[in-house]
Amino acid sequence: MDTMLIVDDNEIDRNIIANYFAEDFMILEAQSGEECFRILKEYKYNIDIVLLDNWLPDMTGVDILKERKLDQRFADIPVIIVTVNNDSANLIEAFKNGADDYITKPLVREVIKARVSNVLIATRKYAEIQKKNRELSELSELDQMTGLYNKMTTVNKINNRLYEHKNHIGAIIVVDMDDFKYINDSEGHLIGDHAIKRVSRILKDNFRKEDIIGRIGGDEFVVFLNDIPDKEIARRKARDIIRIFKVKKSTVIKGRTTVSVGLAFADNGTNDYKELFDRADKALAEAKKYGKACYHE
Ligand code: GH3
Repeated sequence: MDTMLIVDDNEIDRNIIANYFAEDFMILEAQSGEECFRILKEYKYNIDIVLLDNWLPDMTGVDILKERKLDQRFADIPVIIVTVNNDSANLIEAFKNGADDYITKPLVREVIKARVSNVLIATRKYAEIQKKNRELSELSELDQMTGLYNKMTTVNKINNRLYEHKNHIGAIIVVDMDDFKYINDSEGHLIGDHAIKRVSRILKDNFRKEDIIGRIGGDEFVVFLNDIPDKEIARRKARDIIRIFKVKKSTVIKGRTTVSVGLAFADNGTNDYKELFDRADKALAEAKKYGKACYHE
């Protein structure tokens, strides 16, 4: 059941509104601004709509709306101002400060009911759109096939970390599948895709949540380790990853499923992804040259 908070110092008006909505809402009542905020806190802002009288003993409705703007938990709750007919100057102020609608005294049952229902529908539609937008923006940060960060997000996130942690040791690990083209050519693109997803899963399983893992190209991945106490940790991680692929053979892919790794450190004020990545990429080229399934730095 939805919850309605009626804020009005006039008991008769509160009772009238409460009666109109008693069947469909759990009704809470406040007689002052102070009591309104106390109830909001007490109910942890789990209130679906507030009907707010414009004139209260300690505050105006507009004062309360101004406070509401400063607190997202309250700002998410729709507010309908209850006002007297000749109060248009204050009404304009109320709308400027975020009121969702208004109703006038004397109160007319069907009008109030329709306005409360409309405001609730609009609020819920808006919340749904916001949720969809958030989901979309999260999706646009990800690589569709693996769910890892895509290249743009990876670069931005690493650049931010480099900027925020200038004086810490960070390491970039570039992981590239060995002879991947051969898997595609001999076993088909579906198996190729499967191999890419397998790499992403193994990387996710073997790095911490706070490490940045991204797919930056077809068969190329980047992991950024932030704020490591010493370089040996990154070297050990690189060796671990290579060993996992050497030891754990896939039951689906017949061809070679090892990876090569290039490693570079951000340890002297490096604050640019490109500079760091170029060093790791050169190291990767060395690892490929020296027989693959190994790492270089
Ligand atoms: P090396 O061991 O020297 O790294 O060689 P490689 O064959 O692994 O690397 P190369 O860069 O020559 O080939 C990468 C291939 O990855 C070429 C491209 O067709 C394929 N590829 C890129 N993206 C995808 C994808 O999303 N799915 C599949 N199945 N293949 C992809």
